[in-house]
Amino acid sequence: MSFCSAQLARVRPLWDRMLAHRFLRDTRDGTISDERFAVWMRQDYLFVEAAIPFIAALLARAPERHWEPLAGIITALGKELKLFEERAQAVGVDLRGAPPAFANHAYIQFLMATAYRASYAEAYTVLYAAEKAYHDSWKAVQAGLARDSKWYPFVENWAGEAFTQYVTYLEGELDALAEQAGSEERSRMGTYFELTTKYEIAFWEMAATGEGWPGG
Ligand code: MP5
Repeated sequence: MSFCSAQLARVRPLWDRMLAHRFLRDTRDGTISDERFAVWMRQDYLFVEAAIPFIAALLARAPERHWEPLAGIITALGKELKLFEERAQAVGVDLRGAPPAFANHAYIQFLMATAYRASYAEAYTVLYAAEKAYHDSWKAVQAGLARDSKWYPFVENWAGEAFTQYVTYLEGELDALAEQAGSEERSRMGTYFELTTKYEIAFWEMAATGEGWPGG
């Protein structure tokens, strides 16, 4: 079994919990309040902004065959920020209306720490797991959300054909990196896969509850 298939099978209970999260279910059913959705928009806008230096840090360590694809991701992230800005303007949301919540802040620090301190294959594992998580999460939303919903452009972004192809490409590259890795590094890659899945769940939970910082 390939590395990615094995990891997805291993973390299946967590992955299913993520896909069944009430934030995704309520978005799919069109019952989520605008206020709740705006929490996610503000926080994910900050996350996507932070993903750009994460990819840039990965690029600096990448094998040559990954230079162009990683540069392409940075361009795509710039377009994604514009999608958030366009949707926010359409519904009157101030994207700069909140600082990063605890879960978001922690996830962003995890991305950067991984990019600088983990091996390239470990950091690439985090990239794949985060992208695959969003792909599958928005596919779950796509299963029920009306096409004329004001939130449908987000479905198109992460559940559309281009993103599916991109995630498939990442999967092939991560499987190849795992083949070259020794057993200890492969095991650490598995740990990063699971941690990223947990951060994804924490992110939906933060969006659903609107929680900021503990004790605050
Ligand atoms: C992604 C995201 C997908 N936007 N937010 C979280 C919390 N996880 C994953 O990443 P990208 O770079 O927006 O496709």
